[in-house]
Amino acid sequence: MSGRNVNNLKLIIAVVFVVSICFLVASVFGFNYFQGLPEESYDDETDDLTVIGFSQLGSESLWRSANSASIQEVFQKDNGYFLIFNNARQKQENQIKAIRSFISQRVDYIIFSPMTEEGWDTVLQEAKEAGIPVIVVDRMVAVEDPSLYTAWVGSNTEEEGQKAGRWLEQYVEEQGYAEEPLNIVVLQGTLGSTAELGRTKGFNTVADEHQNWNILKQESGDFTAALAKEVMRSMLQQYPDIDILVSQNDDMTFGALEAIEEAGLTTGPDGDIIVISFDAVREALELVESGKINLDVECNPEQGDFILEVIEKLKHGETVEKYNYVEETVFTQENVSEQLPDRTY
Ligand code: GZL
Ligand code: ZN
Repeated sequence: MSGRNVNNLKLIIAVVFVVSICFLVASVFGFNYFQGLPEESYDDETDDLTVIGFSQLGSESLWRSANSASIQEVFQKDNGYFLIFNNARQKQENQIKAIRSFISQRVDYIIFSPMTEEGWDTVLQEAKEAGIPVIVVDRMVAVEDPSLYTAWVGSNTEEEGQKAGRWLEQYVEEQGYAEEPLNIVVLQGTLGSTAELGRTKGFNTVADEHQNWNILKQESGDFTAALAKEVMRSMLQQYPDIDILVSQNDDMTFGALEAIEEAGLTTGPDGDIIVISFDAVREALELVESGKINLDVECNPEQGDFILEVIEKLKHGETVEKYNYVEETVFTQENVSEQLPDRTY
């Protein structure tokens, strides 16, 4: 065979080789691309990892950010997990889309914090039919069939509401005005969420025992500082004598304190308005210490370790508690200073 022919043959072989490599690579990535699946959920490094799909309801508060961080911290690759995180931006339909995407990606477990309690039966039925265990975290779902989720990890928010009521009872007793008319306004969280339902029910159960406790108004600030400031501003215009503010999370309290200050009023043990808040994030505990907030009822966002424990048990075929409550306490000026240094959120 002439030298030219040999060179042509070599060139043809090289071209065929390069083209087949390109085709092979394109077919692997093309598969994922046409499936509309994120690349990272399918590369071979996840083969021996437990894949978790996590639908977080949003990022509306400091509490929520701490909650997300605590879950992202535990479901790491060096712990044997691959976490697919989705932020639903406060929309239930985004959570339903995310859960359906986790089902189509055949994740091993689904974790989600339901925006509100209603509306989950259908999508949880789909997860059940796909054989994917669902762990509900933070807030509760109101479903006909509780077998639609395997376990729940969170706080007893009705107990948190009662703790606030019981503290107020004892506080006004100590202050010597337990029998006086007490004018109360309430900034509620996202209506229909477990935190709002529980805290409202818990506090009102105690308030109903006191004829002189007048709940002038309860209105949602949707757990955000901005909306709470507007709502508090209108409450201050509507009611000249507010004695107590119950604010169902610290972010709303921050907004309400701005409105109260703009109205020329003061808060806390030496102020015009008693302030009861919920969550106990660091920024709020500093206001308890400085005397702007009277009581902060802790709602512990650090649920990651509890959820990990539940999933580890499920992986090893062990039975798990259906309802797993996190530990939490309350803060006033009496105990906040000694506990602040150890706070992790
Ligand atoms: C409480 C959680 C609430 C927090 C708010 O369990 O659902 O949602 O109290 C957060 O800060 O927005
Ligand atoms: Zn008064």
